[in-house]
Amino acid sequence: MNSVSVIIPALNEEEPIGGVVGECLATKTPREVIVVDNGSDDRTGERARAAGARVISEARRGYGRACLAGVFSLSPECDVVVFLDGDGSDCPEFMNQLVDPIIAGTHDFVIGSRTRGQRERGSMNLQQIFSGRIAGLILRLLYDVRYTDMCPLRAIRRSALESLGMCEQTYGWNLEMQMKAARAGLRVLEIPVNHRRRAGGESKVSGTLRGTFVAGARIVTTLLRIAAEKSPNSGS
Ligand SMILES: Nc1nc2c(ncn2[C@@H]2O[C@H](COP(=O)(O)OP(=O)(O)OP(=O)(O)O)[C@@H](O)[C@H]2O)c(=O)[nH]1
Ligand SMILES: [Mg+2]
Repeated sequence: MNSVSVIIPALNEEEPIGGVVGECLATKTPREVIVVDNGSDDRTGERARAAGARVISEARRGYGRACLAGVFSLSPECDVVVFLDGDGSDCPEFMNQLVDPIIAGTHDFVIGSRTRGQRERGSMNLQQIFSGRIAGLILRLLYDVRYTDMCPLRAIRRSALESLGMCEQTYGWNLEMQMKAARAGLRVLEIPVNHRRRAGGESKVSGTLRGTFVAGARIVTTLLRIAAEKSPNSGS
């Protein structure tokens, strides 16, 4: 019997977070939903707990830092980990499609693609679509893998995740996982997923110029850093 855990990084998401947790639990797939409250100054933690999540706090900001804190707090039984954002933009009803190939043993890492799925108007801007495609192209050249997005909605076998040595503390986290998964030769699958506008609250990244630049810079730095690293398995 496989045990699925969901990790949701959340910073000041008191409006959408209860709905996100509820939608995850409604799929009846996860055994636990962990919300990592990343230093919120609103009632994100309280709302998440009321909706049925286990809430842990990571006071220091950073998307990757929040995801890592979630990984460290996984229950011992967990063997498949699902990640998604806390703003209601990812669609948890795709969770089974992400998790099933891992449980079936055919894949280790299954990632959603918003650019191949149906997007609510305004849910992704041009920079996000373009950067996902460009990253996909570069990773295809580097590792011969096919990605068309850096979608936060994804599932990974826990043992595989723990072998990757994830360390990115910023918005580079999602790309780091994709690169390291491809480099390590994990069996990767990308499936189309739908995407919505955030379900309330404020955008911290794509909706602001500063957020877009900061996240963009982190993503480029991550790409360069990991591309320049020697693969731990290369033997050279
Ligand atoms: N900016 C930021 N977001 C964090 C942090 N920790 C967790 N998050 C969460 O990261 C997710 C992505 O942030 P969003 O503000 O939705 O960024 P976005 O998806 O580019 O912007 P929207 O278009 O508004 O959805 C949300 O669930 C945030 O709550 C952090 O330290 N900083
Ligand atoms: Mg968002």
